[in-house]
Amino acid sequence: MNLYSIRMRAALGGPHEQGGKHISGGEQIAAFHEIQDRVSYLLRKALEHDRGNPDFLQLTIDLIVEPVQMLSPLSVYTHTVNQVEEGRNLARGILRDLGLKEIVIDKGFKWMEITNEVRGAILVDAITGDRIDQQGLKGVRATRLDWKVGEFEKWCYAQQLQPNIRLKEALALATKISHYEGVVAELCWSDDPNYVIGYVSSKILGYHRITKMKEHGDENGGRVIFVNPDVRVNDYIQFLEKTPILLKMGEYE
Ligand code: WAQ
Ligand code: MG
Ligand code: MG
Ligand code: MG
Repeated sequence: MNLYSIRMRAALGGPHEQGGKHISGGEQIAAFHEIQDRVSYLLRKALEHDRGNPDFLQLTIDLIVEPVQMLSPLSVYTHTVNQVEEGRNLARGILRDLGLKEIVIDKGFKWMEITNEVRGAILVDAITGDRIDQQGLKGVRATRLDWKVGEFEKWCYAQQLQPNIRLKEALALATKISHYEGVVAELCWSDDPNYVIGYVSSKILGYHRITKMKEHGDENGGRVIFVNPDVRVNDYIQFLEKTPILLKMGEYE
């Protein structure tokens, strides 16, 4: 069956590359007959976004010719916290458990402060904390990832979790991002002012959902990916942008 990659990005004040503010993005994989519905979903996502009404929107649809890799989602653990500080300290503890030094973690949080300007993720050296992608305000956008049809709902049922579209998208993203040799951890929270849940994820420790990573109303959010210095950055970016990934419950490589 032919599969298509569907990508959407929307901005306000012109296209991103001309300084527009990022409003919304999305990436899906669908069969031909599903394209219309998926595009409708992505349009609604962009046109009803709490960050504002976009005046630029781009949709890209292309046939996937590379073989699709099936992955099982990372294991999910939820930590309930009431204060941002508590949430961020918890995130720091997990990053420490993964072997990152305090200074690198500090720098990672500093990068999170500027990621609102960045439409993708920021890649950071896990030893120095320095930024290592050369993608500027574009950052690194992971695309060509999704759940196989019906699998997310099945997975939620098994996990006794309420299906939540943000979890669906973020878990697919985090699973792909972590699935590369030398990637140590990802730190994320949303840029949507009304969504304060974030996470730290890694292949080893799984997806640690933290219920409060920022204050309500805060539009600053992003993704920082810590990678070992021996990773070839361009190969990893190529993987994030090009290798098609579908999530399926209980499917191991
Ligand atoms: N590739 C790389 N970076 C991305 C991508 C992508 N495909 N999509 C978003 N980002 C970056 C970008 O800088 C955004 O500004 C930032 O992440 C936040 O994106 O309940 O909703 O889509 O467990 O707003 C996490 C918790 C929610 C979900 C994260 O992020 C849960 C979220 P958003
Ligand atoms: Mg998103
Ligand atoms: Mg951002
Ligand atoms: Mg967002």
